Amino acid sequence: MATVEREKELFGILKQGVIDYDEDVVKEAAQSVIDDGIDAYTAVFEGLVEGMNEVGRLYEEQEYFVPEILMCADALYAGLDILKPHIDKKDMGVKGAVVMGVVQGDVHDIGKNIVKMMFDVAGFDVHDLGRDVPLDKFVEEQLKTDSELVLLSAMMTTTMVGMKDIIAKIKEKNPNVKIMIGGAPVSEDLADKWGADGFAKDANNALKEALQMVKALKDMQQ
Ligand code: B12
Repeated sequence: MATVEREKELFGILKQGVIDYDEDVVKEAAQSVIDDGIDAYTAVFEGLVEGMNEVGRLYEEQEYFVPEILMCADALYAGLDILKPHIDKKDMGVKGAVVMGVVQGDVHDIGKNIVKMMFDVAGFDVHDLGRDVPLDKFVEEQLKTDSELVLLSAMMTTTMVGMKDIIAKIKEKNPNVKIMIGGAPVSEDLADKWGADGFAKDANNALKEALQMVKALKDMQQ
């Protein structure tokens, strides 16, 4: 059983490895997390995601530029590849299908992929449309899969406005579908204004909120 100090040490190495875009260090630390029996889920959030958040800050301060960011993302994914298979599937009691993607014009998909991981782990049937997704594709995919939930991600103020159209079109065709939006520029106020059913600031809260929505939907249908 690993000590709290060892956990902290490895989470710190994962975080720093992402910041230093050092894939080898990240892979090695991720493997140690598994070998030492440390919780892989916590390692993702307290290690890899913390590192990427710091990278975001460095980008904003113009210490990092696009090439660095892409290498940091590669390091994050290298760690995720090792950790994800060891995250226990959690039985959350409620299950459902979800369509998700990053809206048209926007290629920022790191956050969406973290959210996706959470829904996979919770046992949802995830239809991931990827990034830069044409707005109508969300509407078509929801109808095709009859999913209870649609999750829209946007990381730019210029692209997030597309969410408003998607929400209106989906609600027109199927008012019962629950739509949740997220991404750094999005807020609770915008979600209300655009008629979304929910908003969450991070992947953990996204899953909690989604579980409540699906439960409410299922209760209503009984
Ligand atoms: C990484 C990054 C990139 C990478 C993207 C790589 C990839 N595959 O994703 C690259 C280098 C390609 C890139 C390009 C650009 N970028 Co950029 N990028 C970032 C950066 C530094 C980090 C984003 C990130 O991955 N964060 C880490 C993840 C884990 O966090 P997250 O995305 O916020 O996701 C979490 C939550 O938001 C939430 N969440 C996310 N989606 C969803 C969905 C739902 C439904 C829910 C509930 C929750 C949720 O949960 C996630 C996990 O907890 C941000 C700065 C920042 N601080 O955010 C700028 C930023 C988003 N980029 C920006 C810009 C301007 C650009 C470019 C236009 C730059 C350029 N001149 O070319 C291009 C745009 C390309 C395009 N058409 O999309 C701006 C946007 C400004 C604005 N006002 O809109 C930012 C804010 C930087 C800045 N301050 O200027 N970028």
